[in-house]
Amino acid sequence: MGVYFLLFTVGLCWAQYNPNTQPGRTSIVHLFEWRWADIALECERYLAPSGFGGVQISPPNENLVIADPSRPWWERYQPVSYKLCTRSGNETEFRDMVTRCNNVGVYVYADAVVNHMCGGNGGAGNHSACGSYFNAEKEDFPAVPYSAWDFNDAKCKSRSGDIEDYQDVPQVRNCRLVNLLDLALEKNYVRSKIAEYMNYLIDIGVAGFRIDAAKHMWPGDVKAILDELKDLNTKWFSAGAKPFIYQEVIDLGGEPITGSQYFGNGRVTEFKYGAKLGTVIRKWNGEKMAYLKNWGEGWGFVPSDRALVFVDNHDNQRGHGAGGASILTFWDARLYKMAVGFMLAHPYGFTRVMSSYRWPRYFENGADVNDWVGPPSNSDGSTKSVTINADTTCGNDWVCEHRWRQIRNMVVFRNVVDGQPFSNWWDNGSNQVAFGRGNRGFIVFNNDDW
Ligand code: QV4
Ligand code: CA
Repeated sequence: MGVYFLLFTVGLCWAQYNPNTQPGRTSIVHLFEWRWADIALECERYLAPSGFGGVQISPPNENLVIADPSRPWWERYQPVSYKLCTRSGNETEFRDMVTRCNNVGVYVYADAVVNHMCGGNGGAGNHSACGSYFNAEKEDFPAVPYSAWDFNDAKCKSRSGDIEDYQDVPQVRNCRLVNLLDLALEKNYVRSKIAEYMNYLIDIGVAGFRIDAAKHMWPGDVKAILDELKDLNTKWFSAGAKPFIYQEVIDLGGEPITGSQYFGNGRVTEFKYGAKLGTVIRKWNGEKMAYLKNWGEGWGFVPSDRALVFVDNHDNQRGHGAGGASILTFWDARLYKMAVGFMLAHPYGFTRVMSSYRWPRYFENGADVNDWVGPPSNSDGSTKSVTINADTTCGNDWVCEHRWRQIRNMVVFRNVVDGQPFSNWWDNGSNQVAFGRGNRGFIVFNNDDW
């Protein structure tokens, strides 16, 4: 009995750190703002043949429709209900995408926006992705339903009701992140509505979740919700498989809230990774690739099996969230390919490749005044489809970094060397480095000017 119990316990506790990808598939791609119909096609025609393990999708639940500025990408981080309709598609298209991607072994990870509903200034009416009525002022969301009782206002002690001080832990959890109506996650009713939504996605076939704004939820409340989640759908996953969980916790140090406080729930996003790698590849502050010899925990990152890593994400590629000016993006193509290549070659963390759209960046006083611009869209506000050019690149202003030759090939490299140790490091004391992965792979970088 003892052994059985031990095995069961081990099985239960490590499962939520396990991405559930098929053997030999070691990365996921974030197809930011893509339509479900286009993701289904990409799974079949490109992601499966290229060995991608899965795709992170934009929040699939109904969001506030914002007219000013006109349809910003971030309207999808302002929920109105848990109905499955957004600019990416409706529930039928969502189900079709999950089924078709799962059928080719490319699994789906949903962005779960469950810390809050829309902004307090969201107004009242039916300006929502499915047309559901709501009243932000009254904290009334009948399509869930949520009422004022389900929000944190009484618990928040800040003057404005918004988070004002990130050194004040209760404030970070119980007050509004930029005025977004903060859900009372200690209430069983609220927990059950969120679990119901996530279980609905699990039944459809979703393999895991990005937990948005996890820093703003008490780890225990998140755990209580995760404990209500079902096992994955056995149509595609083995019995007892748990949803993969990675929590967005921005921890660059200096705050009382740290990523490690969330390890009990699943993995965490390691934002230090992209910020530091960008500095090294840009050779800022005297950084050089030779210093990457002890990359990973040696640089103060969370343990590798608790880390979800990336070079850039949808926030910091446009100056939102964290990482600052060092973050490399598709706008810095040559250095970006080197950074993504290094990430995919190195064994640390579970890797996520960003796939973006081009927007009309326009800097005034050092800030991009167009950082809000949403996905390529038609005159009626609908998102443009992803067209594929003869040279396999994407059209309609979709960047498709995941289709860039160097990035696609390094996704395959990571699959081939999976499980092999970091070995045979060499450097020239500057920016020429090389290392192996056991006896299966070897890579050389030259970021010196000679
Ligand atoms: C503004 C003011 C408020 C004011 C309010 C009302 O900032 O002080 O009270 O108006 O007048 C948008 C606007 C923002 C606006 C807010 C509410 O940009 O100016 O507040 O709406 O109306 C994305 C964007 C945000 C956007 C939000 C909601 O980044 O700009 O806010 O969506 O639409 C922290 C968190 C971290 C978070 C990161 C951005 O710890 O969790 O900030 N990252 C995640 C997502 C991110 C998303 C959210 C969280 C919120 O990755 O994309 O924010 O779901 O670091
Ligand atoms: Ca909160």
